[in-house]
Amino acid sequence: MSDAAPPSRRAVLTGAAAAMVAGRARADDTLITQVQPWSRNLGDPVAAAPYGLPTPHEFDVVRRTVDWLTADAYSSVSFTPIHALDGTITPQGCAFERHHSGAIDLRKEDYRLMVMGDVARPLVFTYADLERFPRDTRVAFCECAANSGMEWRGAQLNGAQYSHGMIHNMEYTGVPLRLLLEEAGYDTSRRWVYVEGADAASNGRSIPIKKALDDVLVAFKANGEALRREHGYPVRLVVPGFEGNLWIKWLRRIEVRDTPVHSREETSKYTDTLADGISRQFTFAMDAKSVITAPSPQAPVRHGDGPLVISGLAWSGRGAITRVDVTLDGGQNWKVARLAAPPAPMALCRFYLDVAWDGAEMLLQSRAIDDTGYVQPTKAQLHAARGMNSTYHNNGIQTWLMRADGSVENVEVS
Ligand SMILES: Nc1nc2c(c(=O)[nH]1)N[C@H]1C(S)=C(S)[C@@H](COP(=O)(O)O)O[C@H]1N2
Ligand SMILES: [Mo]
Repeated sequence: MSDAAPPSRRAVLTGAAAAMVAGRARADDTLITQVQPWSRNLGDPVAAAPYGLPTPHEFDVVRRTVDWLTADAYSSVSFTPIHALDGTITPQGCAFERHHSGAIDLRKEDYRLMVMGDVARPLVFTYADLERFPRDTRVAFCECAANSGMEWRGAQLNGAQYSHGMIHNMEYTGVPLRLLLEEAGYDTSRRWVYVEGADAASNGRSIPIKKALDDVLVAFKANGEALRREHGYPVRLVVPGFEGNLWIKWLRRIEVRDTPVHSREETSKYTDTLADGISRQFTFAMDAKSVITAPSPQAPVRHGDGPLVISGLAWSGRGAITRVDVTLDGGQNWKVARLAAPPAPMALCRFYLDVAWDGAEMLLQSRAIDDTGYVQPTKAQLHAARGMNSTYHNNGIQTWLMRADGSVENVEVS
């Protein structure tokens, strides 16, 4: 442990010492002393469910909405239950959704993608056409610019699902957008592409062509299977590291241009107000951010003191995570967390810190550092740089207060 600070009174136990406390059996435990029905009888036959669903015992691991946040169920947002997931891949079935005019049902047969504007050959691709281009597979997170927006002025929503759940992370398969632009013979002097979807809102957005030629995917698979309807079936744009609103679902049109198209949302909602009152029109890459997913308000600790696994997620839209620090005392002492796997650029990274909890109150925080050297800011640093009136792109350090009874609350420390 490369921990420069003096050891806090909550010393970190490891390995055998921790296991001794956590695995103690009781002699009267009938689950051990008696043969149970499930060990005596046959289970379900093979393929009883041709496409499996999660066990009903996990009924609680679902998307949730916040009633007061949006006007109706069509122009709305749901949140990923990140407090209950582990690892890094978000199952499509509970990945957050953000729609401006509802999730449409579009068949592959009815799918068309137009590439036009400043190109030598305007082209229209069918789904089958896309399948004939060389394809890539990569993992990427998609974070809505509004994620944590409600937390800008202070602690607001009591759960990691609500405060940080406008994010998902999937393995995407698709055609590099570069190949389609090359096929159409794009004008290499042009600087922008305008992209839009087939839904009524169309969600038209402008993306620098430099990014479009770099790592943007026209994706048709997520986590190995077809995209779900709510994530843009049959085809969506994957724009690694960039804010979620550019990840066009039901992708219909790509226009090569010299200037960006200014939609009302781009020039208002997704614009960041800076401390000096000046607005920054485009914020594309999502800055490094992290959150402890458990313990958290919806994932309290019920097992009492002793071994405790602190677990969370870290990500950066500018590269790979290199380190995550965790503090138990509101930032006085930091420990370097263990990363579950070598972090990939623009993808979620899982971290763990295994501690021996002494049963006293803790102020839990995590802090992400990426390979550009950027360190996730405190809320105070964010306020100093961007004022109090922003809402979008809040990547400040989150604080959870964990009480002696194991309950956890969203708090703000200065
Ligand atoms: N066509 C279309 N694409 C869209 C949207 C939309 O409403 N329509 N919403 C955008 C926003 S704001 C976000 S954050 C992401 C959310 O993707 P998801 O619904 O798969 O989570 O999709 C983006 N792409
Ligand atoms: Mo979004």
